[in-house]
Amino acid sequence: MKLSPSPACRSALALGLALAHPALALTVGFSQVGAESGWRTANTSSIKAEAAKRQVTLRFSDAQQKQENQIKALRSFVAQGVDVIAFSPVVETGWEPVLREIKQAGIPVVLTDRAVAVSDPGLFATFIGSDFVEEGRRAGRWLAQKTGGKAVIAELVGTPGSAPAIDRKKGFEEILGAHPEMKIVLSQSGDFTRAKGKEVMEAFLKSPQGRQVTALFAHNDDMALGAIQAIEEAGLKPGQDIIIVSIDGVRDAFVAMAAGKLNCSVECNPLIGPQLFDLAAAVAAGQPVPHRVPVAEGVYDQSQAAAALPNRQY
Ligand code: GYE
Repeated sequence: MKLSPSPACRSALALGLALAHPALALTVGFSQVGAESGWRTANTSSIKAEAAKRQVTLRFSDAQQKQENQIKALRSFVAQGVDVIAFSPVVETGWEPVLREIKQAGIPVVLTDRAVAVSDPGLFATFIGSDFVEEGRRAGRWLAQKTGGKAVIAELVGTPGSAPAIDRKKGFEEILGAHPEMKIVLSQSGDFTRAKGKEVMEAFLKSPQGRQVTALFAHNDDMALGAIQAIEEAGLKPGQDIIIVSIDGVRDAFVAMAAGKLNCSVECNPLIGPQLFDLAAAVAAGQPVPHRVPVAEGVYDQSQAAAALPNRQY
């Protein structure tokens, strides 16, 4: 951390306010992917609420799912001289030049949620996020059990090139490798949004293979929720005619499970604000941190949905 007080700290001192720990006042620049899903909205709220609670000055920027917007935001955080830069990279590749610029400026980087593919792991201090490959495996295992290892599967893929889309597919296919009668016959990106999930599912259902489909694997709940609408509009029963498994565990997914329309949601916890700012404070103070910090999560099906619903925070 720099020795001079951050802007928030300076203005507080100028106002004559006594800060409990002025030396800990931090300015963090955070570049968010966008607002594409219920997961993302919950993630943003967790980060903003935690920053406010800790009196961290948060420079928040929404990239609207575009890497170029994220790179611009990161450069502007460097220009502003923030203490720590955190971001959730929309896609895995293309970050090396800007990460090198940040490193040269001496600003530590905390990656949240999505990983980057870089040749030098020293380009970021730490990464806090879920194990997306394991989430894909969990979805695959659940579906194998539910269907007795027999399924004609449609897949709604997340944003192309993003860590969760790449890794969830990988984990799911790994499980299919051990189940020769489970096959993906249709696979297309729905960009992690409800609208696209619906649109792609509508097209699937109109195709000859789509009429054979017995199961749907959606890389996130929002796309599954959009697909549920398409399935209903096609006169079919989601959750019965087509078994649906998705990932995130957002509140609306629990509502759909409780209504029998979604069969399973693998949890991906977005409430990482507290862990993020613990890490930001540690790296700003030059303390050692693990290079990879996992997020804890579970798997829920219809039998647990109604009981879990009142306690869902996102
Ligand atoms: O699953 C999806 C969101 O990166 C884990 O991004 C996140 C994913 C999440 O759009 O809903």
